[in-house]
Amino acid sequence: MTIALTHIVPASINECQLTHRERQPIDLDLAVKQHAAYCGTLRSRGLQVIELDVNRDYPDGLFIEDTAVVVDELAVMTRPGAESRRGEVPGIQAELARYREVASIEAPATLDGGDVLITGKRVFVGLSSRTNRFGAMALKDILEPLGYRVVIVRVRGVLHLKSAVTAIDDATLLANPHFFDTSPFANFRLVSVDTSEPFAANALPVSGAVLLADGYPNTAEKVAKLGYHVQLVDIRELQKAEGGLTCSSIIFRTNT
Ligand code: CIR
Repeated sequence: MTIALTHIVPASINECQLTHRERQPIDLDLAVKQHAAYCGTLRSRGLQVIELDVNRDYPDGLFIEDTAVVVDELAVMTRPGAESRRGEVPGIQAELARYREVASIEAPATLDGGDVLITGKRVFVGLSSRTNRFGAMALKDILEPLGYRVVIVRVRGVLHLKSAVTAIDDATLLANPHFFDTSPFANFRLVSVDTSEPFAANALPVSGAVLLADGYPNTAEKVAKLGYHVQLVDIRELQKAEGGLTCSSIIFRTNT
């Protein structure tokens, strides 16, 4: 079975961290509706969605992806780059400990899950304003003994590596090459987002479908034309908090 951990939308979401976006009012009711639709879409793809409510005091608590990197063998709890978000980690750790052994990233390392792109045994870690070299090296030290290959990628102009590039299957990336160093990805097929839609690269592949944020029609058409089953999810209110599709869940397999 595949589990998607998600987190309710905190009432304080309007106090979220912002790095590259201007602050715009977020309609809480609409954000809650869009988040519910996101969870519903994951359920409709066969995932068991577990919606946590442990970080409602943290404005960014719904962006649960940033708190952990989960592989089959273990869960690595991060140390988020934004200090205001570090308190989110223990609550998520308690839940993940039910499914995985847990390892942790320690100071001075910082690492956000949004900077970690995994395809098979390859792990790409973006160096961003949130993830530092210590963080990338700490993840490498934890994962390489398990057979993973961890590669550092430079990111510019966006919050996280996965704002710039995601894997829509094991061999194919949806990407905006303007925002990251593409050289570590030479072995992949790279599908570029439409130039008029620079922020369209944050796709979430889920059991046979590629979820894309609604609002990027040219990119969606391009991906669909390649034969992918594209499903659009409207997350406009969450995007005002600089959230994407990947950041609102932690998805992993379990035997139970
Ligand atoms: C933050 O700045 O931390 C949040 N407002 C948005 C986090 C988005 N996370 C992600 O894309 N992985």
